[in-house]
Amino acid sequence: MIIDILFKNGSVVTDSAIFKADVAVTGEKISQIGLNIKPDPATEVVDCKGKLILPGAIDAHTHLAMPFGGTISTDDYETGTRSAAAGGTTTVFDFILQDFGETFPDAIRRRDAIAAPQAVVDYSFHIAVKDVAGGLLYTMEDAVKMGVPSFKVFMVYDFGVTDGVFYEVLDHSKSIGALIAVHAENNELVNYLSNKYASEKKTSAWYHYLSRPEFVEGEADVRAIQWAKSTGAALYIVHLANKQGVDAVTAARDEGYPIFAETCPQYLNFTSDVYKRPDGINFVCSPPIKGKASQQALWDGLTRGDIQTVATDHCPFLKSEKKWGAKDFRKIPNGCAGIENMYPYMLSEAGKGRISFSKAVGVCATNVAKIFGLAHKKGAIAAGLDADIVVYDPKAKATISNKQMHGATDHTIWEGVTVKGYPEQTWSRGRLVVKNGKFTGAKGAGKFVACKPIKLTTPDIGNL
Ligand code: DUC
Ligand code: ZN
Ligand code: ZN
Repeated sequence: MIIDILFKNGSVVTDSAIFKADVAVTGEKISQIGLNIKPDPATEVVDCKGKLILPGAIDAHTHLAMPFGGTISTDDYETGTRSAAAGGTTTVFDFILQDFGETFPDAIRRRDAIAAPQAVVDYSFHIAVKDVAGGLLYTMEDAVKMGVPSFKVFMVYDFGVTDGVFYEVLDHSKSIGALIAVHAENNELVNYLSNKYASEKKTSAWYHYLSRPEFVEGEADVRAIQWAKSTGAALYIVHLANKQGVDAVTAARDEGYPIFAETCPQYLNFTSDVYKRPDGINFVCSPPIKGKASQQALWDGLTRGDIQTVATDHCPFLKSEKKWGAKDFRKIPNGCAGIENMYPYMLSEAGKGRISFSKAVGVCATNVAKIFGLAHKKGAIAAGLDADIVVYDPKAKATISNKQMHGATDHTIWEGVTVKGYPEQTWSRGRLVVKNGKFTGAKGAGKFVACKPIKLTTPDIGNL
């Protein structure tokens, strides 16, 4: 087999090991991994001496060009995936918000028509469920057949579903190869507390946190897990941010229930103190960033394996839009940018010794692929998989600054944060898309990737 590209002299990182090996790429796929692989005369050799060879990250949670909070999130599929690539992320799972009355296949077609001409790296979708009435529930299986087997229900926001619909969707998911994800917060309490603070003229960003305190999320996590248990369905909790929720996930998994959880870098790096900062409005996202005890519980959950993935919940808004809520936290569009920072941050924490490099690769890539039915294509450095490869310099130092980032946003909550190590090159299906911070990819080169049906059961807890 002709070798087109050969990554030589580096150390390959998988979710369980690090070893010296060369990685050969033929066309869009990894064709061989081994020691002293000989290049062909026309092979492009990439010297990786002193570097780590990693699978591109898979961001399981983005909101690109999403209508939300009275505007549209700032990054579209071009700028969002370009920013992703610059941070070593080679696949994104974006959320489609179903329209009322819309079938799930129509929702996929509607969004793919926007994403396909724009994306610079590969993408897939989850669908946020708004409406299952009048037979729409049964169009979920058509979406599964189209390669979109993951659905999210919101317990909050005006488009959140009722408890009954959540239960129904969970129950239905078991027989069609679908996985249900949940944004868990108690809507009634959020509404009550935010209006109470507003009526008391307590309107700064700090009251965003106080109107969604730890138990508002924890209680909803417990309830969501209870329903998953009683239906016998698997459940994936997105952006888990609180200790009570981590404890509930851990207990359910210990009992053998297939409950899975994701957290986000913003919850791992910051605490609720950010809401007291002068730029606190920029950190407003939901669930909000929690206190120190929750942050520690998240790290412990990741280390134990009770939290399996890290994703960004990338949902950027301009500074001017965030300022809509400078005098009333209820008017701040919820969400922060993070798509370019996730892999560098998690790998930096590995470089500093908090977790292993294998753990960083597992939670940012391999586990995401395994959970969402993508492991036949992505998520690891392995022969036969797509050549989504990051050449990572563990000795580099970088201070994050929006000026050097590649998205469309005009600020970042990560401004001034220093990271140890940085992705030097990002390759997407054998094409170099970023080198030393310079984007070399092409708009529209990213492709939709179809996921396989998902059937996570008790034994999967052992692997994930
Ligand atoms: N939370 C956010 O902060 N933004 C987008 C949607 C969400 O649930
Ligand atoms: Zn959410
Ligand atoms: Zn989200």
